[in-house]
Amino acid sequence: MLTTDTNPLDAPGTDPFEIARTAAAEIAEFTGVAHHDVALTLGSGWGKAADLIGETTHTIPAQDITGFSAPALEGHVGTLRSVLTPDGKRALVIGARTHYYEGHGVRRVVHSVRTAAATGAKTMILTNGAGGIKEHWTPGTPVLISDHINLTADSPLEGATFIDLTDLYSKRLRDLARTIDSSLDDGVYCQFRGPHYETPAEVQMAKTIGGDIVGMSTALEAIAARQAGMEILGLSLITNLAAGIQKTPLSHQEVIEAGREAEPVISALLARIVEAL
Ligand code: 8IG
Repeated sequence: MLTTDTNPLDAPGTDPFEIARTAAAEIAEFTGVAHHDVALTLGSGWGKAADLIGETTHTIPAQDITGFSAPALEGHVGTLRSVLTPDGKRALVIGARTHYYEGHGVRRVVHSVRTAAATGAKTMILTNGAGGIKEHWTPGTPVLISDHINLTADSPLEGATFIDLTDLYSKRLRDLARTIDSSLDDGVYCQFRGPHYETPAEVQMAKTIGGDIVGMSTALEAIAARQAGMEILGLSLITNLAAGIQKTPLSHQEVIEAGREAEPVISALLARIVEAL
């Protein structure tokens, strides 16, 4: 049983950016690292990637840091790690994503991104496991996110905050990723609310409106990262073809297996991207 948590992000009148600064100060205090250069959120299938990026010098249970939520899955420990790369960069590795479908509100969903920005990170690498709409994407294929369609009908921005989202997923960083793997394809990511997978009709809708990838994260986080002034790289691991594109029903087990098989390849890819930043 998870205990009921109180979170300052949920209290009326609080400032999510101030809470993110508090969280960043706690991370700096815990790690002794005053400044992180890059942050990575590791989604389904990407969990092992941090080990290849460099040496993990500190591991923090996420819920020890202000504003972070207890993990949604029982037996699952969400951690924040400080990783020292071979060339001396500091990476903040977020292994504790709060999903929109958990229903705790969008402030909690984007708190890790705002905290990463407050630690000094100028680059935000958002990864996820997702369904593919392009039939030639076999499970285990990593793809670059070129743009997104936010189907949550929500936003991390509060009030009359107008933020330009042109080139949200940095062309410069996509090009850099392709210097490492020239075969990387790209696509438009559709964030659905979840946690159910789509119906085949919804997947056809996503395809019709220009989507290539279906998932349950990332878009809201990317908006918050842009608001915080970060440069964003988005990577999806296609763990299954979307409903109706593949002929068999979707299973969580299949998703886990595709992730596990792809793990060494995508971990190495991510490590080389971080090295090249
Ligand atoms: I892994 O097919 C994974 N996550 N919405 N649809 C959505 N999210 C996903 C899917 C999928 N596969």
